[in-house]
Amino acid sequence: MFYQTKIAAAVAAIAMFNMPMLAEAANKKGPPTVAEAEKFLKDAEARLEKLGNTAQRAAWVYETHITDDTETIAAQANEQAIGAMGEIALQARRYNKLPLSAENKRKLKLLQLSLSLSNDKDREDYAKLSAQMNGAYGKGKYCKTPGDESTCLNLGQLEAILAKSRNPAEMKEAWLGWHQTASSYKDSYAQYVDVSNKGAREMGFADTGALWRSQYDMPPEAFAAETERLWQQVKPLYDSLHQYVRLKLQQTYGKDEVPDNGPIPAHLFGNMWSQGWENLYPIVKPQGPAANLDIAETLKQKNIDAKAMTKMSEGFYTSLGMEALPASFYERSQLTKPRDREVVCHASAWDVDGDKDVRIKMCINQTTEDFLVIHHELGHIYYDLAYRKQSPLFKGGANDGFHEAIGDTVALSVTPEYLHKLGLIKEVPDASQDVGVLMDRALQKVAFLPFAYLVDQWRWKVYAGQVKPADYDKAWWELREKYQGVKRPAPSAANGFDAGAKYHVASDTPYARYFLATILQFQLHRALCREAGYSGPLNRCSIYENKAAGKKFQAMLEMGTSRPWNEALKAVSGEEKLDATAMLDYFAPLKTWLDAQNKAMAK
Ligand code: X8Z
Ligand code: ZN
Repeated sequence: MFYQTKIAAAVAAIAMFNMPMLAEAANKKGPPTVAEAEKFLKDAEARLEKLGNTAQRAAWVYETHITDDTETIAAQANEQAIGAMGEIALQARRYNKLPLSAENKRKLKLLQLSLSLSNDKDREDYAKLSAQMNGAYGKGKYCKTPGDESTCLNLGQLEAILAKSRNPAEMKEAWLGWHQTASSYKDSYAQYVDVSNKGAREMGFADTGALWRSQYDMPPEAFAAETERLWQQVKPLYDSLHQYVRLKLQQTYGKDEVPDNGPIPAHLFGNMWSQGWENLYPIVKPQGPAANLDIAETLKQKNIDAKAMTKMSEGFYTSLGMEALPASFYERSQLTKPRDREVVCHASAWDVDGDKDVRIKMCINQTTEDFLVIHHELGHIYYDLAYRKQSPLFKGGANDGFHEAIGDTVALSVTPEYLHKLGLIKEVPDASQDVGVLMDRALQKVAFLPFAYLVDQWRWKVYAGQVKPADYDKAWWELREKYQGVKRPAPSAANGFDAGAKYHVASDTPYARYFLATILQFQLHRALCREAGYSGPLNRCSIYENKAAGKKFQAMLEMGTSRPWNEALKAVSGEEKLDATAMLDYFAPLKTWLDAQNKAMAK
């Protein structure tokens, strides 16, 4: 499954669901019985397993080979899947009051966390708009001279400019160039939101945002409050980092570009969405001997290509006692960007058949960032493999945040010592350089928090109808200024759609999952390090080759969606709530250092 919502997981799984069976269920007369409900679930699941991969395969072919035909085929497969899913979701209600087993009650509930579009035209529009926006994002290009192909740059090329350039004008052009590409599907997005809301309302949710917030084993309002609680826990750490980075950017680019107060222009952070700041490391690293954890040069020198990088990452998982990836993984994955066709490069992991047909789709470059993204994607894959023995409705993460956290938890164990062991860095920085190592991590993880939080703050408002299309950009930048402290590098464009220049908006993938995952991965890391018998500073712990930690991790992965997520968390950590103290502990030495620097520099 490509990690959309659990709904999409179920949708794709129920693709091509057998219609006569549904008609039969719908025609049932008289009060429902337990036996009938059990048969309903059993039949549904049997068919899920058998027929579910059609939509997945169509989507895979589309995203790895974008043409008008593959777009139509993918949209049609999705349309049928949504139709079947909607019908099943509605029928499932019939059994809600029955005294079923806890397991079957959970299955019924999961089936109803879905949208239902009874109207044929709505379903068709929904599937078409979704495929169209996904493809438009994948094909997006900025052409310096409109109409002249030779001057066009794709997202990867524009991102590389932001990552490497130190010329504000050049960075601004790349930033604006990419952001203008999303205008072309702003109207489609607005239509899509309306249809999606219809589908959520048919199932009794206030809107699609409320449906998304209902997927965490708690009421939707409680989930919103929970994310806010976590944000307040980590905000002081973000504020310290933001303040320090401002001073360093100011030293680099001057006060004309970087003001003393207020939000900082978004094109200066080395990343298209200012969501990860690791490319600023050379600018913000501590003075004196500082750790260099950039492995790009070594990867190139040693000719460690995309496949070899993936094998190295697999090696971490197998060192924990997990199984080797099936041969088909390497045969069927897309690891590099094909030269001869359009594809969606945004990295994703796919569980095509609910068994061993797992793949990743990436456009891997020999960079540190992509090395870590491979670990992220393999986290999804190892989760898929671990829960493949579960019944179909439980083949998913404990919640979507767990799915996003697995690979990142493993990547937290990619320490300087580990990189050295692999021959990817020459020297292991000694403990006196920990602040540099922590800074590098904070630029990835701490910088990301407000962005991860605000994307769905925006979408929740859009889905709730509080923000209309004319105000998409206004609302987007209010949130980005408020949470991230970044601003648009130029006034908003007419009919602009800056939120749509982010993959997850164009592909309608929920984003709160990444916020949860960022906090959760430190909690899991702390627990697994404890299991490995480690008691030193968290940032120096690596669970590489530790079978005890691996066993605990694997047991949680195997649970899939079968139990509420707090039980999965408890199985690994003994804790039942999400808690940012692990992340705060991890970065505590950096926080102390940042506050001292900020104080000294303010003088
Ligand atoms: O989209 C992803 C993964 C695929 S699930 C590459 N991530 C988010 C993003 O790129 O915005 C990983 C972290 C955040
Ligand atoms: Zn992911």
